Amino acid sequence: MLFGGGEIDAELSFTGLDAATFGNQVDVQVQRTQFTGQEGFAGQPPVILSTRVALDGSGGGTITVPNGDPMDAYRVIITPAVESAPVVDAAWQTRVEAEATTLAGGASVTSLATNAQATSGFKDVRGFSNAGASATWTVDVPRDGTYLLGIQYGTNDRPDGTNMKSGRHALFVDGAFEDLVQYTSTLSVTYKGRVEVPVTLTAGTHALSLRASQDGTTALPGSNIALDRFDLTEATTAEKSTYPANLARLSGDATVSWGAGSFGGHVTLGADGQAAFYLGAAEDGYYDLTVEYETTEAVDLGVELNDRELSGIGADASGRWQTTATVHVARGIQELTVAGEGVKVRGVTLVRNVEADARVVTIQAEDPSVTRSAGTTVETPGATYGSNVQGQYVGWLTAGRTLTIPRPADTEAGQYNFLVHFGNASRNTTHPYNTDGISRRATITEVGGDHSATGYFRYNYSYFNFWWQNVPLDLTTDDGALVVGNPTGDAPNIDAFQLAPLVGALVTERLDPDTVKPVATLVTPTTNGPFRTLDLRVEATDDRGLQRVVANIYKDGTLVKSTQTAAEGKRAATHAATVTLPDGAYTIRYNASDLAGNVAKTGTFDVTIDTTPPTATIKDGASFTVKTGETYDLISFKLHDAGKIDKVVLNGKTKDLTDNVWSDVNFLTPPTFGAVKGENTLVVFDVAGNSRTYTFTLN
Ligand SMILES: [Ca+2]
Ligand SMILES: [Ca+2]
Ligand SMILES: [Ca+2]
Ligand SMILES: [Ca+2]
Repeated sequence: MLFGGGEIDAELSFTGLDAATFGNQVDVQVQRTQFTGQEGFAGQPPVILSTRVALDGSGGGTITVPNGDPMDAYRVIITPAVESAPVVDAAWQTRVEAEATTLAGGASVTSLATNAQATSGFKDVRGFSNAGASATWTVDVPRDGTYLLGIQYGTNDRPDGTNMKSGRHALFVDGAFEDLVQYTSTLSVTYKGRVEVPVTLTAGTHALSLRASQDGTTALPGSNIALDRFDLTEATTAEKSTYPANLARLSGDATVSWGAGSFGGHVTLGADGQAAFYLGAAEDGYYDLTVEYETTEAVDLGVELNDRELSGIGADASGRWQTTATVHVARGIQELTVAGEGVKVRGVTLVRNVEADARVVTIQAEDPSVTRSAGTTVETPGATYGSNVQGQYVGWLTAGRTLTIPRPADTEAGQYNFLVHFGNASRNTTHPYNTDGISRRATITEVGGDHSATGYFRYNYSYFNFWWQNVPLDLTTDDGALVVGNPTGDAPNIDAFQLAPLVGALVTERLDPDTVKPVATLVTPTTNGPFRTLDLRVEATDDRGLQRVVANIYKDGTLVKSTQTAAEGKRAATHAATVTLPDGAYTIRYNASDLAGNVAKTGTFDVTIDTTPPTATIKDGASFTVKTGETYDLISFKLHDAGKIDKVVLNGKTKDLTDNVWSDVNFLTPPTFGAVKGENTLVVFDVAGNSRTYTFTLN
């Protein structure tokens, strides 16, 4: 239900809600939007009231809507009760009529007929051509933070008969100058616009004051503004709005579920199903657009923002997901459509991302890098207009004349928004009650590109009053210059351009928790040793993403060495390490953890380290060894290694031995086992690969 505001609280009664659809209780939420002047913008109406109502026997109930301003409007939404009732999300706000503030220095109240163009309270405050004029009021704010001072106003003077002045005021806080307020032109003093100024305030009481002059003696250019109403709204956190799918505009095969649970309340889309969301953005710039959805298999969602495809939104498996695309939008309402067969869509969130605005490239029309056709002019508005021009602007961009903008760095082919800061005061006649404005046109082409875009630039009351207008632009070359002009008529005056990639970043994340442990496998070693050094290799896998793979080494239950490898979220990872340890028996304990902190079942494996070479001693007894002087007729060795003897190599010839702690090489005399007359070299190896070398001479 939609209804307009009034002066007193409104009782809203309803009846006949079918129990088969609604059950025996309903959630009722009341959203309120406020009048922002004819030129202002209001985003998603905040929820000011959320209540659960038990239905009476006829499927009815009653709520009371708080209602104090005839210029507000309300939307009441009644749904089956959901798991968690809609939350009241209206920011703290205080409103003051300008005519209720303390006026000084020639500022005075003007009363308007109730059938005059909309002015809040049918009164505004004028007289700001006087340098001393001021409107001062007190606010009591609940918290330290940033507040947006919304000023509803009208501009007043059209000195040349064509161009409405813009204008400036000085904002003072607690008697100290805070900021200049830059207004843009409106149609007339009773046709209101709105400007919002951020103000940082501490909790408590403050005096806000709008003044015609900053220095108290000289009126600011265009200060003759009519002030209508002041709204101070808390804005410490980034602008954010949330759009549940079950309140979206649905078409095709789409089924609404109210349901229970954290994902209760969603829309299931069929093959041709689509959910359309209408998103409010208060500023030109980047926003994080998050889509929450559930899939039963890998799927790419079909998502379009203002009829432009946003590719890459989707999941590679079943589960609950959110994809956040950082997108550039122009101030106003955006249409977002979401499709995907079998996908459950929970909703969409839009959050301002000011940091991402670093991606926006601004080019002044008067910049020397811009090539201008002969006949175009670079001009400065007269100071008295209080224009919001950035430096200078370009005029006389008549039929066939162009501005050619060199392609900014790092703007390769892709989807862009191209914004034009334009001024246009073309009118058909100056009719008393019709605007009779004429929109101007400009075509944007890309040198070497294969298509163009046309922007339409409305009448905005002055050739010196600049507003941003977006022209969606797909660029097909990486460096083609941009050419702006109207082939057949007048383009608007142009102050500046902005070029912004449509999509700045795109991230898909899981929403459902990861409860599946990784699996870790010991690939090396495959035997218990003994080893001279320990070569470890552990392989791990996880269904979503690994944090790290770990192998720890214990001796007698005590940790002696910890080794690990960070896995950086990969689904498969290997940890390899070479560890040096003193001789002894050890246990490897190995596992892996995933990004959610799940830990694999820990495996164990026992190993022995042996770094001590074997020994060989010459056997006594004539049957084994016969020594003549320093040389031998016959020689035998007793071999020993705690980690077992593996083999001997005599003069390069290997003799394998049974792996034992004690072993023998007996009766060496040429040519037994490769023994030779003269010097012989015997190398004794243990199982771990340690060796010791002996030399002896045979006769
Ligand atoms: Ca007013
Ligand atoms: Ca400029
Ligand atoms: Ca896992
Ligand atoms: Ca050894």
